[in-house]
Amino acid sequence: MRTFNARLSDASGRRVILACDYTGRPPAASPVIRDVRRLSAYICAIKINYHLLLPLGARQVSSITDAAHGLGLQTIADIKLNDIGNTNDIATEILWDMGFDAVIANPIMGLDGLRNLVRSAHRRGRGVITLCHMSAPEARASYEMRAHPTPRSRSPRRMYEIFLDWALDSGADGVIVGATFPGVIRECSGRIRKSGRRLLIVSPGVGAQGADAADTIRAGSDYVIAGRSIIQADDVTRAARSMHQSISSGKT
Ligand code: OMP
Repeated sequence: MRTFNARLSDASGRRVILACDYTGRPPAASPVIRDVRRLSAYICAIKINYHLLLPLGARQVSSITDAAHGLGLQTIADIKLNDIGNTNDIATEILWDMGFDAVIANPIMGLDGLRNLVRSAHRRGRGVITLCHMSAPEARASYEMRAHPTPRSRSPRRMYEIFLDWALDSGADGVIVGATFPGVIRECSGRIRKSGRRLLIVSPGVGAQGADAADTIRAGSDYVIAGRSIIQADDVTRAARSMHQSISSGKT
């Protein structure tokens, strides 16, 4: 099986990942599939988190991932996984059986746990995207906190720098860096380039959280994640098309 990154890059030129954060009751698979069909020309992947995972159940979620694959889209499970190895293994096996291509994980589990997670995902042709710096304003307090990466390290480093190193070390496929922190995107992008490794920068925080999609790609992100600004728009197709076009033309 080709890697998650290779499959994602098949969506040549499309850089928008749709966050399927539907609200309202009762959520169901069919309206999601309808939107995914409408938007497939402007997005490269869909991301599903607790908004749908909790109420829908495995069968309906699988019908969404099936439909996405039929349209050539990748599917990402956003559970910010962070647990002991046994739980991580079981949770990811269930996600892979539901048809997901990648999972978002929290690196605070530690480098060894992350390495095991990435290794087992890659064995199944799946990907792992790890948090590096989140998009909410309050993320600064934790992701920019200084800490010693090992007991023997001489000088403390910021958490997001440590998390970027761990993503590179573990062979993760991508990192989440909030679009609301363009300076951090630039810094991470420079450090990834210098490392010579392939690691995608995936950025939520465009639209509803205030950042601009084209600016985010210009700062160095490979993909943006957008939810409310598309799925809550009066015209979802127009909203997705306009975000896609602003990125393609490099205009804001
Ligand atoms: P909107 O703000 O509606 O575009 O949605 C953003 C999506 O990205 C949501 O599904 C969030 O859960 C997710 N997200 C963030 O907003 N910030 C982060 O730092 C990380 C994520 C994520 O991991 O996807």
